[in-house]
Amino acid sequence: MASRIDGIEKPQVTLGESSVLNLFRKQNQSSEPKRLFLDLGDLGDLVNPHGPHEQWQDHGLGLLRTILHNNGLLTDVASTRACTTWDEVRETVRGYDMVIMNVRSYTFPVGKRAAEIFKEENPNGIILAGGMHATVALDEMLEIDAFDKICQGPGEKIIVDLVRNPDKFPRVILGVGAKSMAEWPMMDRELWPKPASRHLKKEFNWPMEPECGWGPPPVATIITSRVCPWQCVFCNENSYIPNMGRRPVDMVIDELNYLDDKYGVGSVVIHDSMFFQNPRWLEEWIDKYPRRANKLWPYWAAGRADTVRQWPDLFEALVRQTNWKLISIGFESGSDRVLRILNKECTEEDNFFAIDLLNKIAEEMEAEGEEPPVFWSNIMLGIPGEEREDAFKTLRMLKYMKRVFPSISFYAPYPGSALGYQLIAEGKSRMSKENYHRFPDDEKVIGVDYAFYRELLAGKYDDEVNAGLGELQQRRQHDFMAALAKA
Ligand code: B12
Ligand code: SF4
Repeated sequence: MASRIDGIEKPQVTLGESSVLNLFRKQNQSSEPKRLFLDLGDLGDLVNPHGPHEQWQDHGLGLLRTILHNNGLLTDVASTRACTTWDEVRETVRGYDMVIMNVRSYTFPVGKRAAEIFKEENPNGIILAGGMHATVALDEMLEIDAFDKICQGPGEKIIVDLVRNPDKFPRVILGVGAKSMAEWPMMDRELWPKPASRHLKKEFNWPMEPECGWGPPPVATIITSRVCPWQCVFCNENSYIPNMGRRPVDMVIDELNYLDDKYGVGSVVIHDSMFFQNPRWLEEWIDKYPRRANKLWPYWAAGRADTVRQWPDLFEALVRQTNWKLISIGFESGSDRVLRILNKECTEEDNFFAIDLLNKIAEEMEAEGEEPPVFWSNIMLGIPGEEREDAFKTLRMLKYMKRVFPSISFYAPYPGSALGYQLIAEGKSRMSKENYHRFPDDEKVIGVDYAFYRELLAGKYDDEVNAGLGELQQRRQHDFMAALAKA
């Protein structure tokens, strides 16, 4: 077992050799409490991951640890993703006085189990838990006695006091965030957990991130904005993430240049929920990124079809001048009826406008000898109220796209979203505390005919889907089943 503790020179400790680890800890004992930031995710994801996205690092953990360390509050880091068994997790958390966790809904089951194990091993230890799930499903967090302190909302302005003096706080704490992301320190990426197998280490480029097919490695993930102002009922982040100013363009570029000088950067993934918002910021990005960045790294970033239609010139300038190569659009559906159910505030027409525009730009760029941009197309199927014809229209829309990575998931009723809360209240959600289904092909809602959707993706209804499509588009072979599994 490779060690998952920062600062240890990889003492290849195995379970039977746990005494080595304990010896090391004893040697390092001081009057300071021993604190651990436990990164959460499925067991094995940093050892032998199923896919690239499981390996991505957690900016919440990175930011909070950076703030703590800048204030002299040192923490070790470990990850459930770097363990392959729960016994290893037990071994990892043993001997700590405090553990800190960022719990999202999809990591809640792992967080819960790890917290219970921590308490079994360290009955006097304290657990500080925060993150999305604390904000959107406080009742489920409260049920877990092991969570001593539960922080809702942002934590950057409270984490130092909380870690220093946890006893001064009640069990449930309202977090305090920065007014602007300009106040966030530059994250120290070496505070992220390391990949935990020899094979993964080779390709990971830690503390940068591995290639996932979106651009050359090493990959730098960054966040320039924290919240999206729209209110899609399956997401509506702005109902639970407080608004905050965007990270200034210069700071984003400075950070990328710093990372490039120190580690090398091959491409960038902008993890914002909604990159294509705030035209003034985007205009400044167009002006400065090509001039000031060490290199015009290609990047992945997200937009909406309606705003592409609203600001087509801005969109085209971003694609052409800033190397926006992978354009993630939450198309979600090709049917107006379903788009209305989702309160997407985009129409079929908006979707086709965006598709035609990108098809045109890509063709022109190809003719000019440049690599064309490609859509990362987010699609949801199995939305309550969706009819078969709606789903046919969605796949028809996908086939109409010329250059696309389809990212298809069955709709998931996450707490925090309006539709998620509604389906949970109606008893129709299959997402349970033990298994917050987070895989794209999990069956997540009672009453949805998943057999139909699987057959649809396998090609059984191709005649219906192809009706109305041109011959060329009909021949476009997308592997929709693979897109569902990988999304
Ligand atoms: C980047 C991102 C991803 C990336 C990387 C994920 C990762 N490893 O971090 C990728 C693309 C892989 C991803 C995938 C998914 N994601 Co995602 N993702 C995001 C996104 C856009 C940004 C996350 C982020 O870094 N935020 C910035 C950091 C600083 O914020 P933070 O982590 O929340 O931490 C702050 C607070 O929570 C708090 N805090 C956190 N921990 C603690 C602890 C203590 C003690 C305290 C005091 C405070 C505190 O303080 C921090 C600073 O303010 C968010 C939306 C968003 N805007 O946040 C969605 C989001 C987290 N993702 C979400 C979902 C649903 C998913 C998927 C399940 C989607 C899918 N169906 O496939 C997958 C699952 C991935 C997996 N591995 O299983 C949901 C989670 C909903 C929920 N109720 O938890 C969100 C909120 C988006 C949404 N609205 O639906 N995601
Ligand atoms: S789905 Fe996209 S556009 Fe809608 S609220 Fe979420 S991030 Fe914003």
